[in-house]
Amino acid sequence: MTLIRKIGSTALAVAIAAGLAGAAHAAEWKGWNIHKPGYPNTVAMDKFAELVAEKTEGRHTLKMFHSGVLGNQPDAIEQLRIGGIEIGNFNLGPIGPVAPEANVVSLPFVFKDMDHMHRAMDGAPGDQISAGMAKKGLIALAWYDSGARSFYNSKRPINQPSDVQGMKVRVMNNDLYSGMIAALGGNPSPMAFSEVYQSLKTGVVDGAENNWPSYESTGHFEVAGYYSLSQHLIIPECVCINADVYNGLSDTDKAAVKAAARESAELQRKLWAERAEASRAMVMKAGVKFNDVADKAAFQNAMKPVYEKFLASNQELKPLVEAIQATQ
Ligand code: GTR
Repeated sequence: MTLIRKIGSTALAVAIAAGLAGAAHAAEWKGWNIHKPGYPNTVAMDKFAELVAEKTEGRHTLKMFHSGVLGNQPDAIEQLRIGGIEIGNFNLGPIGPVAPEANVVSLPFVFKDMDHMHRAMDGAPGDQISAGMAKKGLIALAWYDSGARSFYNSKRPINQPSDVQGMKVRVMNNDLYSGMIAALGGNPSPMAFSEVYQSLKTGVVDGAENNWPSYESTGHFEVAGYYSLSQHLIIPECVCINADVYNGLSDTDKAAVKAAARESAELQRKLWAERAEASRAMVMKAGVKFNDVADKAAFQNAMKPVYEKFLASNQELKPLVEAIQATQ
């Protein structure tokens, strides 16, 4: 190769690279995340952004917006569906009202434990849930962990359903959760995650429910010091991408983006397990009054009307619920 041709091809390569970088920059995706810096999901979504650029060789880039600065979760889900944002780490709880298949994971006690949830989501039930979400414009690239949610409040330990009687309890926006609190005799109060701290502090609500890392990272433990290990919900989370954006990718980039999400999920699950333990230890040290719920069956039995109501209006989802329950 002569020097001139070499220079020529180098210049061409530089021009192509600059052009690609320009195109990629123009198409930079926006990513929504509700959690603070250092939270397992935040770290994993930053890793996902890094891997997207790396694995697509810069053809696609992602800018993450953490701490819910792009809005509350139900709004962000709508934004993602219409393409206002391209990527989101969503809890399946607020996706349920949009995609009925995804709502089955919000039936209290539908999963026995984290392992059962993983097996179901990695198997046929997870595929059916993904397909239901895809029909609504949400492509799930990978599943993140979100532990088990338990009740906490500022009044008293919860040992049996009657302890919830008359309590005002914050829930995520989903009728299933409102039904769950009502079935225990409490008053459900759906509200955005960002409003819960102040509402607990001022007594607008008496309690809420969440996993150890969210209870700790939000400071809710400072204003609702009784944590009762009911573990009534085990809700997976997705790394979701807008369906039009995903369908417009080349096969190579589809595979690259999926691989990036799955790799970030491995990291998230590892960090999750560590943080769950660290958060539990931290709040206990801070003086949280903890109790195990010995009689979970009483809570499970109280959920019968919640299942009945859900299945009455979603009869076609009965086999999916049964498939989850039967997953070994
Ligand atoms: C957290 C979850 C968030 C959000 C929050 C809530 O555990 O990771 O996506 O759903 O709970 O209670 O609103």
